[in-house]
Amino acid sequence: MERTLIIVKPDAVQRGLIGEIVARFERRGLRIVGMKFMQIDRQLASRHYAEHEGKGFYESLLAYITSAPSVVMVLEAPNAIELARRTIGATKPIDSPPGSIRGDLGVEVGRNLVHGSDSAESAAREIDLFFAPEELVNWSRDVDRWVFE
Ligand code: IDP
Ligand code: MG
Repeated sequence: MERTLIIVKPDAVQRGLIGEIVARFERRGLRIVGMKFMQIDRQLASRHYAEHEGKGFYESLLAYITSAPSVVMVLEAPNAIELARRTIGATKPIDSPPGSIRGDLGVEVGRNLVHGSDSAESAAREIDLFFAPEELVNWSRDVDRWVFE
């Protein structure tokens, strides 16, 4: 079992797409183990996006991610990180195939709707950044045996 951190970003929340985006992960079969509605502050945003500090888009990225509330989730499945990244699409919506979240709903890279961890190390770091251990729920679904082998 693997866990990944997903953020439904401020543009998606403002556009009324929380349900649409959560539903895509839910329908695919990923299990939700944590979820909260929050406005990310600058300090948390700068820790989350530390790898991008110094890049040209860094300041606009922080302004974007802190501009309105987000929904932050931890999802679980075998290969959850790669599954979620493929459901999300490429970083640029124009490079994202139809069927992916960014390919169906997005136009510009700076309004690309959703974040997903890109590696096991990032996932562990990001989950720890956004969730206290007691905020994550260890549970199994009745349907799990029809989704997971
Ligand atoms: P990812 O979200 O697909 O993992 P990253 O390269 O980690 O993409 O970049 C983090 C976020 O920074 C992107 O999702 C996007 O919101 C923003 N971003 C990345 N590259 C650009 C850019 O060239 N211009 C504006 N924003 C960018
Ligand atoms: Mg990234």
